[in-house]
Amino acid sequence: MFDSPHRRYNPLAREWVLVSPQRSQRPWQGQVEKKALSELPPYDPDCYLCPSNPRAGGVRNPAYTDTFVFDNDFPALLNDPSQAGMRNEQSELLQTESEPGICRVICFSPRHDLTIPQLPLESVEKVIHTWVDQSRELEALDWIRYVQIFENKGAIMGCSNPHPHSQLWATHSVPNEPEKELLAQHDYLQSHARPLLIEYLEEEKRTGERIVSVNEHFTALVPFWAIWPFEVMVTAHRPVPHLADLSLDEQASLAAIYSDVTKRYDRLFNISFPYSMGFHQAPADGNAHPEWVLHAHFYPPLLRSATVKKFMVGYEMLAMPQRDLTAESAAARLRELGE
Ligand code: H2U
Ligand code: ZN
Repeated sequence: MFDSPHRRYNPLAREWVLVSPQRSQRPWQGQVEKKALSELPPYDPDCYLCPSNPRAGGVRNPAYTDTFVFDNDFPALLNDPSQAGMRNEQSELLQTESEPGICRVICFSPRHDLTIPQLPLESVEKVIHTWVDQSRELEALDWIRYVQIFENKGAIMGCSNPHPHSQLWATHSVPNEPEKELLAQHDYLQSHARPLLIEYLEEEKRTGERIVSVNEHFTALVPFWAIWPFEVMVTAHRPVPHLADLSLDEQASLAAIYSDVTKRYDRLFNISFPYSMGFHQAPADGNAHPEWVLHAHFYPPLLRSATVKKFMVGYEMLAMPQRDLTAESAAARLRELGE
């Protein structure tokens, strides 16, 4: 069945993806991305994010030694709680709602040249601890309902500065993607009495064909419904709704699998592998969220080499996502790239 064109269902987003495995061998004469040369110095005097340097807005960074968090100098959201939920319905068709929020940048370490897969595990653990602390702090604000943490890695993903960092946007409303997952997980728990992702993990364990790596508290796999060629989802083994609910042991496991997945990525095409990744945690709305299983999505743009990118254009923009390489073959390749 998996050899001919078929659709696969994504129960988390409640969307379909078109898979065309017979097409993986098609010739490519289109755009080829330049290979990113990654010979960076440990400290760059012109970098906005390096310790002790002035940022674009003029503020000087401290001489930080671990992770470093600051309010984004060019935030997409304004920290003005008084605006929370202000609606303006000109008509049923023309609606607006104020969106106050908080945008922060989180530098992974003082080192300008070390990405997650290159950092020692203890530094990756500090990154996880920082994300946990930030989530806890912002989720405690009564007007913040969702904390989105994400990392854009590589210029191809629009990352504006090579100094390894992530971002956080905390908003009054729940954004589209987590909202879809909220409804899907909620309905699944209602009808099955067990969380969707816990049952999904059990099914994946039965064949193992899409699993990339597993440790005590997390599993990394290429989801059955993956859209991006080497897409990976990292899922907690228990229904833990928020990053801030992770035990220290679980945080260590999460750091280990984040390091493991990104190392495999770098080995895949022998480059510093670009991606956008981020966590989907439950809304911070005061409810318990027994349906929610904390997970991260990795969306890498590369298709079959360091220089050939998957384009989401044409049919994908106008109809639905489509992929050639099957999730099973992508998982097999990533699995082989283990320690
Ligand atoms: P990327 O993760 O896409 O590279 O974005 C980096 C963010 O860092 C971006 O949102 C912020 C930009 O506004 N930034 C500052 O806040 N201060 C600076 O001096 C440089 C970049
Ligand atoms: Zn730097």
